[in-house]
Amino acid sequence: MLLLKTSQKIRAAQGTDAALGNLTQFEYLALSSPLNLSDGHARQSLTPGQAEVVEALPLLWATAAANPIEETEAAAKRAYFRLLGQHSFPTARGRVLSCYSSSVAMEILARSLATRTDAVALLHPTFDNIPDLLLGAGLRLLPLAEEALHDGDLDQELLRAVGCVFVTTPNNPTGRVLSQERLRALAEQCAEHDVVLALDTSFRGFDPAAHYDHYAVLEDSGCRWVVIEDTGKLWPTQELKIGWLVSSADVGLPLGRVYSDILLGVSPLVMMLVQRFSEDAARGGLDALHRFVAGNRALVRGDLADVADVGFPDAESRVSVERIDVGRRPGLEVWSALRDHNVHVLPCQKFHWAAPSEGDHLLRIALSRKSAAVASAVSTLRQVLTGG
Ligand code: EGV
Repeated sequence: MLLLKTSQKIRAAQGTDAALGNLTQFEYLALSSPLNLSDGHARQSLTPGQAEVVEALPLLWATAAANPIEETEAAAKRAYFRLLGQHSFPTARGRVLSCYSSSVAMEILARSLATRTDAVALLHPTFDNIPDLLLGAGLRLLPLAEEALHDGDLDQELLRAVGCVFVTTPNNPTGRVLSQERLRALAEQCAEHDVVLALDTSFRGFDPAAHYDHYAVLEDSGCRWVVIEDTGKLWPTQELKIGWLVSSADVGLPLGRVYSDILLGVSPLVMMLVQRFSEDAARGGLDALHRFVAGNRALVRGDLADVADVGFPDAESRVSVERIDVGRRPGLEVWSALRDHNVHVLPCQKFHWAAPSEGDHLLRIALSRKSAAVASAVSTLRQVLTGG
């Protein structure tokens, strides 16, 4: 790849090269680079509080081995859901299914939906493995524009045409959060049309605006609902994480059956790790994480503030990724030039799964990285953007 000319690399990145078909395949390219600002996983250093948990791993192992899994699992759920304000999360058997990752939870949801409906209304833009997993299960997708979702009631015709409305909140990559008022109205519309409301809240931890009790609102609405929670974006846990697949009592989908086709359960050691990281977060770690991400965001915006024709479209975003509008420059050209300097970011076309050209001039940069790496990558980006 390094031997290709820029134009060839761009063509490859646009998808004529099967090896670069989706965002995650772009992310693979960056995995071994010290300047990997591509994927949204957490790769910053452990805080002292988190390092203590890691040092206690042999003890956690022994405890996990000695205790009933049910208790270990319940304790992990309590710690995580309460940390993020989700006090009304369901505790009855089968209502919160622990998966290896949120994508595994997503796959289980997609396959379950496909047994009951043929169409889903899906937020646009959003991370492309969500549309891809739904399409892979044989579902048709109708785009739901982010503005339309936040501006007011959904189109009745859209609701009549689908069996599920799927919303990522906070959204990846824009960071936009569905307000309590909008969630309530949306859930009521879904109840009225007997449509399943599905939420992916993987980035919830980063934004207090997403910490109101979603489960209280959902239960109150009477709609059928599913929520996918993810511990994997918050903490640098070497990909040890849990995706939780949460559902209403009467969801009308074979989630438990499809889950059993795929896994027996998640490691109780990982459950204990999640519990301990959640407890550390509750003792001040979450506020510190928010300050850390805000600091990296300020660093990016500050260093590029005076570069002509560059902007930050997500002014309010608090999630651990930041979009950069590179103005008239083609995003893929900037991506490719950065790659020549071993700096990896993400071009944004594929977030716009129904209209890729909308992402032509946007890049996404990960903020869950050591500040020195962010500073160094942004200084290269500045150089590329200013032709210096
Ligand atoms: C992000 C990686 C998967 C995904 C990364 C992500 N891709 N799971 N197919 O976890 O924003 O970079 O969500």
